[in-house]
Amino acid sequence: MKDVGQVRNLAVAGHGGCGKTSLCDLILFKAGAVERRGRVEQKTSVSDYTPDEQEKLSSIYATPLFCTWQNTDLFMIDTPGYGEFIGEASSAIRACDNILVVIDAASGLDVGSTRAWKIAREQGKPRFFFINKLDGERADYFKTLEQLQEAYGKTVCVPFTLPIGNNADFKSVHHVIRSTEAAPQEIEEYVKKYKELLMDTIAESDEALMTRYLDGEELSESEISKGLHKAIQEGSLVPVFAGSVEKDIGITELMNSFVNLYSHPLATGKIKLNDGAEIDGSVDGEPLALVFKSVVDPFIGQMTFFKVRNGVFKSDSEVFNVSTQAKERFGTIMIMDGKTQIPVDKVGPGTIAAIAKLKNTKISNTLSSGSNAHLLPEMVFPKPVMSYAVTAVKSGEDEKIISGLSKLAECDPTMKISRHEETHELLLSGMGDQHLHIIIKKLKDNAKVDVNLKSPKIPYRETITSVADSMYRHKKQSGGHGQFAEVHLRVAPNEAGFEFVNDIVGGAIPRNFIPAVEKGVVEAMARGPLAGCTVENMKVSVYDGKFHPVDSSEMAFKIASRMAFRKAMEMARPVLLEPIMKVAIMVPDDYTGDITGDLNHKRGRILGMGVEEGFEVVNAEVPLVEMSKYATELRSMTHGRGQFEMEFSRYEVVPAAIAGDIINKFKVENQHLEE
Ligand SMILES: Nc1nc2c(ncn2[C@@H]2O[C@H](COP(=O)(O)OP(=O)(O)OP(=O)(O)O)[C@@H](O)[C@H]2O)c(=O)[nH]1
Ligand SMILES: [Mg+2]
Repeated sequence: MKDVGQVRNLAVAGHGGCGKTSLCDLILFKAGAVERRGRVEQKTSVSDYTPDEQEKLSSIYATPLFCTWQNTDLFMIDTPGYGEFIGEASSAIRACDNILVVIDAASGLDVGSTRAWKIAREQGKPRFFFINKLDGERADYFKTLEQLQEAYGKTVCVPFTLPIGNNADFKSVHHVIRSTEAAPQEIEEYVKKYKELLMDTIAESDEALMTRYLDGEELSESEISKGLHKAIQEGSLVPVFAGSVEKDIGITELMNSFVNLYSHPLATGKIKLNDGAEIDGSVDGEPLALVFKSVVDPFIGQMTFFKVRNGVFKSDSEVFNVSTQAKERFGTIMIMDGKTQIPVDKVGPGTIAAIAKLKNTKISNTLSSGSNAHLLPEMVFPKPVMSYAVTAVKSGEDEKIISGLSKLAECDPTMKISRHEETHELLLSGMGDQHLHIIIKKLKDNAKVDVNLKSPKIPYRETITSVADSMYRHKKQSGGHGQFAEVHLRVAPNEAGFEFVNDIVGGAIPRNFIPAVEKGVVEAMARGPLAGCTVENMKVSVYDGKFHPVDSSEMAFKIASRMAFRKAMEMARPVLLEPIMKVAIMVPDDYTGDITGDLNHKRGRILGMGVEEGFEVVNAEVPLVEMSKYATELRSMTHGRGQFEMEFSRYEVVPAAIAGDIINKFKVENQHLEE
């Protein structure tokens, strides 16, 4: 275990395909952690080692990696850039102390990098940008830099390395403060400008430095680094690096900067807790670790990944899960480099490690040594935006599906399984089509069960728009005991939900039968007359009726009430209601026209547009039925450059023409019930 000053960790984040995994593979190779450079396309990547990732030639999971550079332990987590795997990326960003946002110099600032930036900024994590693929044909360093500066601030995003040569002629990078050679003419002006800006930042960090700087003295390497730490830590300075992973240009400079410019894990001296308070951080202090990933390995079983925040954890020791208040036992702690496990005796602050076979520990839990230890901030995850209704191919396998999916959900906070109260379907929800199909594949592999997927039924509801009265007499005379009950009901629209009122005066219906009348209404409301949906928002009062001293019974009143309700509802101008979703769509501005046009077709209402972090955000309300495939549609409309969030807003009346189709379809499907 290295001294905490010689430990750094970072999450490598950004848009899909910008070169994150290739960068990590190159770093591991340059640092000597692997003998051969791994390559995504050749399926030899250390990070993209799972069969699913190798098939896709892109990352699906956040993968912890490890190497040593300049006598410093470097823990990296390579994250997937593809939007549907945001759960993996966001927990890695939350776990790491520093974030490296990689940008493809051809496409510039994109949704993936923006999203990574946003999570990192909200978490107050120091950020770096790496503008990659500068060897590419369409690469444009200065345009990309301009976009970054426009979105996040001209004096915030400051180049530390600038490219010499472009595209196929991209040869090397010039380090703004460290290069000893003169800058080529093409970038001379930039080097001068940014060097001044950085030296000012350094001077401002410390009065003694300021005096020496103003006296024209040269500052040492360590003074320069120290002078920049504070600004980087606070996020008022975001170093921008240039390079090409393909050609291994600018990568050494980037790796050096991890050591020189990222602070060590206890640099701020404070550890933030879940309740907003802070404690002093130290290597000798209370051990605290955050669980950021958990997988079920078919061979090893449960594997839990954690980031040590404070103190030291030892192999073969008792550990306490503060979040669940459960005792756990640590076997051998392992530092992970892709699938390679490096067993260690102990791990200190900043270390990213894994442990097998914990029993009661999930993502976002805090591990420590005792029950009254502090709790680290819990992670929040984006809400699912797409669902499938799941049924078993073979009958009788429902339980197997539910338990298999529940196990998977424990390792993936962006998937949810639920039984819909109104449609009774088993719903699997997640971040998009690919995410859900990977879950189903895992279910098949782990639980050996096949499922059918279809779009979920829309939980339409029914209500009324006017007042109506009705009466029903239930009377049966069939030898012996007969059945008799008469119920008069009044129904009225009611914003506040369902309300049942007993307006009987003079005992027209004896008091003991009133609960049966209410029950009849409630039962009828479970299946409305239009399309068999739940009925809501109405006031029902029973105001008259008749009974028979011998033939009346609870059953008779329930039946009469149910029938009276149906008649009343049909007369009260019933309407169909549909769920309306609140949607926020984030796209590069050249797609805004397509997006709003499409929303108009979807009966969407645009609530407003704004710019967030350099992107156009379209806020709208759209019926759920129109959004069931939106994750896929948005991807194809924007070539993977858009993202969206969605949550339930309210129910609204379905326009008559559309309602007519839904009602007719329901009638056809349920004909057999009526015959
Ligand atoms: N020309 C060029 N290609 C590069 C460079 N860096 C990466 N690539 C290629 O870009 C493609 C995507 O690279 P990856 O490393 O898989 O990208 P990623 O960011 O990990 O992608 P996701 O895992 O899907 O988020 C691969 O074919 C790489 O070989 C570069 O500097 N120049
Ligand atoms: Mg990748």
